[in-house]
Amino acid sequence: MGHALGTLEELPLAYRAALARNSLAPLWPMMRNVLPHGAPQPVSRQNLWRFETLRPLLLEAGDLTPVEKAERRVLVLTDPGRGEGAMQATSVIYVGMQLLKPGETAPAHRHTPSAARIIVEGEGAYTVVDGEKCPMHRGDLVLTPGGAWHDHGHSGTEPVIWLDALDLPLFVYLEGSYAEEAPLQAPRNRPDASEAEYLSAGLVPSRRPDRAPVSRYPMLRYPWSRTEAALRSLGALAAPGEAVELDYVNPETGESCLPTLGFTAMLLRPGEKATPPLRSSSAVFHVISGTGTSTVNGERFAWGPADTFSAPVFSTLTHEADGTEPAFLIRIHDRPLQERLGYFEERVRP
Ligand code: 1HN
Repeated sequence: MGHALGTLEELPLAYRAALARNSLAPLWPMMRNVLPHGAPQPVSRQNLWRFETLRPLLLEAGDLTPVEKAERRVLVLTDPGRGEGAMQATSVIYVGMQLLKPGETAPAHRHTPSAARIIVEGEGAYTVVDGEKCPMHRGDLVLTPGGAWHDHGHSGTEPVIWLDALDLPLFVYLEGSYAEEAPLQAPRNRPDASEAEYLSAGLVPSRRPDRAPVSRYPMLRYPWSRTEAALRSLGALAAPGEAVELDYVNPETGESCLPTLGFTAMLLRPGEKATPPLRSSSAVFHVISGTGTSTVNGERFAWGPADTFSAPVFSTLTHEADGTEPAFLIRIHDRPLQERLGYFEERVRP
C-alpha cells in the first residue's frame, strides 16, 4: 500500500502563493485525483433520457428556432455528472436528438470529429455524405466520418428525428475540433453502397490492380432491416443467456466502422437477463424497439422504444427485455479509441 500523501493545507501559505504566482503546483496533493487506485473514478453519471419527455421539447424547438438559425436543430443529451449544459453524455461520447421538418435542409459542412446517426422517427429524410445520398429509415445507422462533407434534406411530409453520436468531447479535449462550410452537395445519381457494393455479407467488389483503392469508409449506411434480420437469425441459435450482439464493421477491413466510436446491435430475448462484463469503455444505449429494464451501477432504468441511456466507464450493467417480445438496442461505445490507445479492458464479473 502507498503512503498517505501530503495535502495542500500542510504547505505554508507563502509557499503556495509563490507557486501559484509562477504557474506552478505541487503534484502530491492531486496525485490520487489524477491516478486513483484500481479503476478510474468517472465524473460521468449514468442517465436515462425518455423519448416521451424529449420529443415534445424537440418539436417545440422546431417552432422556436428556424433551421437557418440553428444550422443543426439539436437537443444535446447532457451528462448530469458534469452539470448543466455539458456537451457530452460520457467521457468520449456526445449524443443529441436532431429535428428536421419537411422541406428543410441543413447546410453542408465537414469537421474533424466523426459522427453517426441512428434514425428514430419519420420517413423521407436523407443525408448526403461526400456525394453519396443515404436514405434514412428507422433504425438505420448512417456514418459521416471525420472530414466527410455532409448535409441533410427532407422530402417527406412529417418531422424526422434522429440521434447523432459524435466523438466531439475527445476532439474538444484535443483542441482539434473545427468545421468548414460549403453549399449543398449535388448527390450522385446512384444508390448508396449498402444497396450496391455491399449488399451481402462476405461479398465485396473484386480487387483489381487497375482499380482505385476503395474509400477508407466504403459503406456509410447500415440498413436496420438487415441488422434486425441478422440478430433474429443469430438469436434463434445462440445459447440461452448468451448476449446476442453484432458489431458494425467496415466491410473491407473488418475493423470498427469509425476510428474512435464503435456501434453494436443487441437483441435481448424475453425472460433473459444479460450481464455484460465490466468494461473500461463508456456506452450510450438507444432502444430501437421493445421494452425492458437495465440497471447501471445499481440504478434502475425502465425503457421503451426511442429511449436512450448512458453508462460511464467501468459500469456494472444488467439488461432484461419485458414480457414476451424481444428488444432491440444499439450500443454506442468508445472501445475502438481505447484499443488504439492500448488500454481497453474487460473484467468478467463474479
Ligand atoms: C453535426 O455536424 C451534426 O451534421 C449534428 O447533423 C450534431 C454536434 C456537434 C458538432 C457537429 C450534423 C453535431 C454536429
